[in-house]
Amino acid sequence: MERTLLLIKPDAVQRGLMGVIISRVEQRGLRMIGMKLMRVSRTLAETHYSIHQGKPFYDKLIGYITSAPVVAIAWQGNRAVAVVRQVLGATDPTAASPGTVRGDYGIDIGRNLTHGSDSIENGQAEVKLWFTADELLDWERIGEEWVFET
Ligand code: IDP
Ligand code: MG
Repeated sequence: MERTLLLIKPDAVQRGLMGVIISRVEQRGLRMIGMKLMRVSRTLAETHYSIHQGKPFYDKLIGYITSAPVVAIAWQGNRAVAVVRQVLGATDPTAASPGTVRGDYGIDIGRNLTHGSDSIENGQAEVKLWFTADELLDWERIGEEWVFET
């Protein structure tokens, strides 16, 4: 089953947007299988964002994600990666559509509130990077047959 990592970044936590962000994904129908409030270590930040190492915004990005608590959430369901990316909207909030988290609540790209895994492979890998096996719960959410056709 497809899995994806959602991060509610420090700006969203500080601005009191945890609940609305979780609600949007929860109401879409994905199953939450893990969630934690945590302070991100420099090591985890650098591993998670290793693909961006060397880019002009890299140092600021590591500073941003480690600056205050984040909420890490693992979601599972058909098309989970695409659904979360769609709920979050484009990376630059001024390019994100209204109705998306970034389009409704963000302005600057360096304060874009959230992270969502960008491929099925990265979804699996990022859930493994951020959660230990015993932090993930195997459970049935009732009514999933009314969200997923199969
Ligand atoms: P994504 O979060 O939509 O997948 P990526 O291109 O993977 O976007 O970039 C990772 C994060 O780096 C973004 O969410 C944003 O916080 C930050 N970022 C990306 N591009 C810029 C930039 O040009 N200036 C400042 N921060 C940036
Ligand atoms: Mg990305």
